[in-house]
Amino acid sequence: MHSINEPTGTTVRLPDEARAAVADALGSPSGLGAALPDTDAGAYLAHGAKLLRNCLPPQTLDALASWRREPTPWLTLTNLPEQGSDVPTPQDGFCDESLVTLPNLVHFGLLRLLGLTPVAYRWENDGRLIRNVAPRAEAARTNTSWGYARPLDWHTDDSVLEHGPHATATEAIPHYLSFYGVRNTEGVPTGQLPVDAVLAALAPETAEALRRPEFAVSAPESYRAGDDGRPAARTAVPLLWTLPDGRTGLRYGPGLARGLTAEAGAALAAFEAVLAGMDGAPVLIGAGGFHVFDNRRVMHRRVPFTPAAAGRARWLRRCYALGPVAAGGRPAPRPAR
Ligand SMILES: O=C(O)CCC(=O)C(=O)O
Ligand SMILES: [Fe+2]
Repeated sequence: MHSINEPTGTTVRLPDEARAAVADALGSPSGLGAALPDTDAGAYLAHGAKLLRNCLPPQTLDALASWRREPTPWLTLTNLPEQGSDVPTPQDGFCDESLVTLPNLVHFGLLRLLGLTPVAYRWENDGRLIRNVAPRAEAARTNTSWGYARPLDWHTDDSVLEHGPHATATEAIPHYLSFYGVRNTEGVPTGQLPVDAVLAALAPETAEALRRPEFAVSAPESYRAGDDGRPAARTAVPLLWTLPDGRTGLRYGPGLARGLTAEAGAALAAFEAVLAGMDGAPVLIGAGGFHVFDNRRVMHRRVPFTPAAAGRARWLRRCYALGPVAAGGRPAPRPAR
């Protein structure tokens, strides 16, 4: 089977025989000019999607189209073209984007084929679309994607943002996290835990209490300090809510949520006790891998690790994305490819 659908996620491997043609098509692109993702994301979305449509085998395009119609909690693609070893892993969190055209074309092209829109937040990552998830010595012990010495426990990203269906793109909790793997020789997985699995282990009255707007949430360490416009905290919000498609969404970061009533505090403690015992599924995003998951339906985590030598350490490229939401908060009809 080319694509494996599991109750949790979908895994698709680009067939070996297609790999050389895909690497050729994406390795020598023309028509991008001097565009970079942050100056012209549209160019990468359009150009990447066009190249991928022309070179991916029909069964791979079909697998992407069916995930787009009916998204499972996550989608993993493997065996995609890799960035060569010539570009070192950034040591300070940022890199020259003109050196990583191939990762950007794969990443943005796949987002477009999946019907997802990249989004960046002005108070995070210098407002850039691509976050280099790579170890940074000064951030070693922080709870950020640049840390590595301490566990990054089960969480959803940007839980302090707006969860409702009418949130504007720049204030909405990111619907999706997408990653392209440049290298991961340390073999450090990204843990995935569907919210439904947590709900199944929770007492119904706990879930009910988590749905009440009786919580305060604060911003993670990765938010820039002292920026007036940043949503540093939000109060009277629920931790669980119903998404437009009827599924249950979650916002949660360890140490970032607080119950405003005794009942809310007890429900949060019960939730955290259940969470502490959950294993989830490890997904290895390796070189030439792409992974996307719903940040409201799936929690994620990363174990501590020892980075490989400077310039050769684990390097994932992350981009937040929004799904199609039409006016009125209902999911837009998903257009044909
Ligand atoms: O390093 C990872 O696998 C995930 C890091 C993380 O939590 C994130 O990028 O939001
Ligand atoms: Fe995260």
